Amino acid sequence: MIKNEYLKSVMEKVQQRNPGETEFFQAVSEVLESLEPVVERHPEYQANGIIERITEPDRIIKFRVAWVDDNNRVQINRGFRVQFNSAIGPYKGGLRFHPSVWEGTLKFLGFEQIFKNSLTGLPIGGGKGGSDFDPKGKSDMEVLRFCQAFMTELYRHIGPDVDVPAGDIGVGGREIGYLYGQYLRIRGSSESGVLTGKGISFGGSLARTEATGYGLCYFTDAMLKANGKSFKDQTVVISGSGNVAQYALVKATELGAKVITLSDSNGYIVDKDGVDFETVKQIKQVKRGRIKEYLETHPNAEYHEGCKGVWTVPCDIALPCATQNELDEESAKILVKNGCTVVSEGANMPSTKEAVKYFLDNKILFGPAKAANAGGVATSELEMRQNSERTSWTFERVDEKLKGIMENIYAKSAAAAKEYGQPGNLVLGANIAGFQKVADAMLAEGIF
Ligand code: NDP
Ligand code: 2IT
Repeated sequence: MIKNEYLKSVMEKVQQRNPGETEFFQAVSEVLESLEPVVERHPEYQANGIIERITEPDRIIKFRVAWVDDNNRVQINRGFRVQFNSAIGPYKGGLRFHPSVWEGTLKFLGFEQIFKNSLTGLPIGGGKGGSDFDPKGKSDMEVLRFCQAFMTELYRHIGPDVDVPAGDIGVGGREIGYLYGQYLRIRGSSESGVLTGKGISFGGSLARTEATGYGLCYFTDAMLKANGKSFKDQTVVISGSGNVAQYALVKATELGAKVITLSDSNGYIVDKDGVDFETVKQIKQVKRGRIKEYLETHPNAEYHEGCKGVWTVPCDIALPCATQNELDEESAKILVKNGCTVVSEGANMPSTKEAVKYFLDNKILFGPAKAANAGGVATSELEMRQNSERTSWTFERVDEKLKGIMENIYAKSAAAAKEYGQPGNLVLGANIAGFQKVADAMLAEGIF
């Protein structure tokens, strides 16, 4: 509940102006609640309308994407790019291709991205885009034609110093390659810094593929260590089986934990011996299959229908890595009852508002998404930097920088939580630390 009158009035305006955008309201209200002590200490933010401005995107681009499927039928989808805030750098954030995508989803994601990108300490603003296109079940050629059609409109709105998209749900290396190819064809100049997550042969960064999952574990490890714990011998439950989940599995295992689950939107697997990454890689990256196929080579593992059940598997640490609001209060209670003491978010806003409250009230070590999953976008910025330098760094160099950035995000968030009287509340700390850099830049840049 927001008590401060100014913040309350901004929240009401956000709700009036953006009817039905519940995920956006959820993201905004969490940030505004955290900012109460900040606006009270800094009246200049209210005087300059910083909160009204930061909750309204700079612009939203919305366009038709027409493409031809394998049966020679014309298909129409909607494309979007939400350019939310560029006070500290070019708009930066992923593209999501999923049938559930609409403006409300991308506004919540773009809003979160402002604070996440600020937390990395790197000069990147916040944006997000995507389409309601569903890549599932589409042929390579259909995905190619869709990506070409999507970029045929998007290209005029982006650029290496303007707006730099990357991947998200449904957008991985294949899609980024097709999108970059079309950008190149239209522009006729090689501007590799216009997209990140590219293939290594055309300007991609080593360790970008691994970065979000690895970064999540580096952040979580920093949080664990500050509390006298570690990943060693811990049982970990991970949801999702995409890019973030897979590399969280790899790094958590490397740090001594046993990861016993992965999931997709149909169901989840439990492998008490520890989920085998090479098998998952073959299923998801090579065959683009479903997680239940894991049982074909691991008959001792179990498969259960329905994705929510993954939270009923007893664990020490839970890493939600699938999608927003996948972990509700009921699941939070089950996790805690079964002994889970650490939750760290790989996906964007995977825990509902009630679940977050339950974790904080029960003193669970909780790593909020905008801090814990910032490793992907941070490494994207390192990719942009390599593109500008016309060089490529070693895997080790990128990985080491990523680790330093994640440790720094933990330290900054923990320090802000302490400074504002709620030590250990990283939701508050991350929101405040992320906000202040952007707000101060907006103040310095004047009102527009
Ligand atoms: P992928 O497309 O690689 O994988 C997504 C995974 O989540 C799949 O297992 C998918 O299952 C599952 N999933 C998607 N939607 C739902 C749903 N509605 N219900 C249940 N499961 C679902 O995406 P990523 O791994 O890249 O992204 C996962 C999360 O991490 C997202 O929240 C994303 O925003 C966030 N993130 C990603 C970053 C990146 O660099 N890629 C960086 C920071 C955050 P299915 O195949 O059945 O759809
Ligand atoms: O949510 C995210 O931070 C991402 N999908 C990554 C964005 C990026 O620009 O690398």
